[in-house]
Amino acid sequence: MRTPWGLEGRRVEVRVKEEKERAVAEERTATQDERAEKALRLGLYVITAVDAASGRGHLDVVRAALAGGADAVQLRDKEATGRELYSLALRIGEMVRAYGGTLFLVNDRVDVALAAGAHGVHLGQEDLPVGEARKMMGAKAVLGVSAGSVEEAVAAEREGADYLGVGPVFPTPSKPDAGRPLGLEGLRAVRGAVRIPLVAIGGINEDNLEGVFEAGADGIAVISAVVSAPDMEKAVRRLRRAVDACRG
Ligand code: TZP
Ligand code: MG
Repeated sequence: MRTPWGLEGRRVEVRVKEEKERAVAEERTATQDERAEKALRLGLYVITAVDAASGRGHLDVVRAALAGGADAVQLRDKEATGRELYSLALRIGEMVRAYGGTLFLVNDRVDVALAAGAHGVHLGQEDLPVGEARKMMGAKAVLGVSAGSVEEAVAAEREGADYLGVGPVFPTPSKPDAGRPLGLEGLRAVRGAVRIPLVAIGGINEDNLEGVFEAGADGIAVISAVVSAPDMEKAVRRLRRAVDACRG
């Protein structure tokens, strides 16, 4: 744009433009740092499920996860309707905010996560690409992607995932279509191929989690180790202690 003030005006224009660019770049770095920091606090990540045997539901699992000191909770229900997920996500959002400090992610559904104000979403290989989810959810959202191989992990990192859910590491009762377990060697191979935080998943419990951290995981995600425990809050507390002992 031409200004009526000649050369001096042009210099001011350039300075203003540079200043704006610097502010945008600084904001981008700050948001990335904030996201990276959030994603790194994923030592103990509890995923909800309904337990038919005990009659306990998603909100019971979240209550136990918060009381027991989980870093993150994920609402996951492949059977629920969008409306049901939305109602649950609203309640979980309230619980998480009242507690403070725990990250809340929704499995699969960017729309539900956005509508309910969740911190982020966890995407599988069949869900929206992470770049599209980022456009919809913005720079501050925490976006996780499931990876079952080095190739999937590398692609997800390149496309902008904040963390990876890597697995199944061991055989799991919770996901019939989970594919062949990677084992600790597979997990180690993924660790060597990407830099973003890795949350190991699949058949992880108090007895085997040490090996998972030794293989390079930054955290563990669990369903049955909590949902199938007689006392879920106690199970989360025990896992918390064990995770902290591994992470030092
Ligand atoms: N993705 C890979 S394995 C798995 C998911 C959702 C299930 C994990 O459940 P569990 O009971 O902790 O093995
Ligand atoms: Mg999915």
